[in-house]
Amino acid sequence: MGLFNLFGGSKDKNNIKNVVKRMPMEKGPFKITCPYCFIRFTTNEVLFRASHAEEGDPEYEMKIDKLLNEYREGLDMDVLPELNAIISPMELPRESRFEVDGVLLEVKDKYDKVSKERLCPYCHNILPNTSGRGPTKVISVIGSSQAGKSVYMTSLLYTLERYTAERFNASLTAGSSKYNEEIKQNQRIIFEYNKMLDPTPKQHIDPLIENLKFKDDSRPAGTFVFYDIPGEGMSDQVYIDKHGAHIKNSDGIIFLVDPLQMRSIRKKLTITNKEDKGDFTERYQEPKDIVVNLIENFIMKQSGERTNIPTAVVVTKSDMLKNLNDEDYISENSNAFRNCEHKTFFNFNEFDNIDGEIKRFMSKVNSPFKGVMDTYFSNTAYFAVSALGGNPRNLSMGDGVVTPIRVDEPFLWLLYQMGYIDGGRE
Ligand SMILES: Nc1nc2c(ncn2[C@@H]2O[C@H](COP(=O)(O)OP(=O)(O)OP(=O)(O)O)[C@@H](O)[C@H]2O)c(=O)[nH]1
Ligand SMILES: [Mg+2]
Ligand SMILES: [Zn+2]
Repeated sequence: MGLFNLFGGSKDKNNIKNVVKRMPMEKGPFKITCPYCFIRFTTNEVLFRASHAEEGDPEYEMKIDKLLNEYREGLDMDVLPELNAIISPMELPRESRFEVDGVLLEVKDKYDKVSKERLCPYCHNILPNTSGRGPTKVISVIGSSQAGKSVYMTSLLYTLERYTAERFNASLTAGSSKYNEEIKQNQRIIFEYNKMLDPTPKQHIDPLIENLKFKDDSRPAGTFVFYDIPGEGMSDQVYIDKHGAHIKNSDGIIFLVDPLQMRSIRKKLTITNKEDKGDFTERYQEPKDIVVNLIENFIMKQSGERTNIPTAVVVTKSDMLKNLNDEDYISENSNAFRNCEHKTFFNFNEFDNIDGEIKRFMSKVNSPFKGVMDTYFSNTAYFAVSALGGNPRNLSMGDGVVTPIRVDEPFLWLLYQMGYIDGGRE
């Protein structure tokens, strides 16, 4: 049973060991959401890319994939040369189609060869290997340039794969070997060499795909599609229109806010951090401007001109806030500076503390931003993370240990919102 709501509205919360509330989960068979064009379709509508080419056979010779190239051209990507043919599984006899749990995964063609590469019927991009075996959830990571999006994504996936998944009796693995390489490369840069990533280029960025699987087989696995786009594009209406289609199709948003880019505290931080310089981006990009762009791009088109996509507002680089030394803004003993491990369920006690504290912080340092968030987003929660645990300058000089703080918490909140994990109190 997916739905637990045992002690939901109880008055005497403190006496209860564990309030568990998990939203009912969609039941299979699951429709596939294409992570590229976002069209939804059933699992037996997929197409296959033939695993071989046969010269002289018009059906199986290499061809230009017009649909795929149209998709790519629309996003200013290079067009591809001839590719292996496309197989429509429904034209093959029944015994040549292989299904697992009602999901079509492989076909055997007239040459008796097996093809496993499933394609979206609408754009011909390759589907993640778990599509259809559980729900697909699109997570957009947004924020100004240099807010820490790419470093956060790298640190988040590193932490989830190595530590958090285990605490929730689950495992997280890369959706395909290509993405796996990309993620690994970034993880090596940060966690082994203690170097930083280059700014994400202002072009079309492919998503990172991750599979979440619980040890308990009765829980559906999830395919998570993470989009990390360049901050430079976030304030460019043309870029957002073209490359930001995932944002309005998101199941969850992680909105990263860089404290160093907030005018009210920037000066203070610059002075206190003068010694170790670290990262002080010269470019201001107010988080509020990003919201204004999102409003024009899609929120206006939603009912009531508000979006109910769960949105985690996350203050990044929390390690830098320690140097504020200003109790008015954030206490020295703030929860933000202490790591927190949610285990088996999303801990509401911890959540209430950090959410309350960061809400107050945001109201003080950037009330216009907090104001637009309250107006246009109906389901938000506030967090603070340090993807690195310290200033990169110090990291590479010091003992080089990256110690992420609270990085998984915003994602766990999203998992809770989507019904993947339980929430409770201690
Ligand atoms: N002190 C501190 N600095 C951080 C942290 N995370 C990121 N930074 C700094 O922020 C810089 C930018 O991080 P990125 O993740 O590349 O920023 P981004 O948001 O992806 O930037 P664009 O791709 O240009 O949009 C890094 O080079 C680091 O110097 C952190 O946890 N603590
Ligand atoms: Mg980036
Ligand atoms: Zn598609």
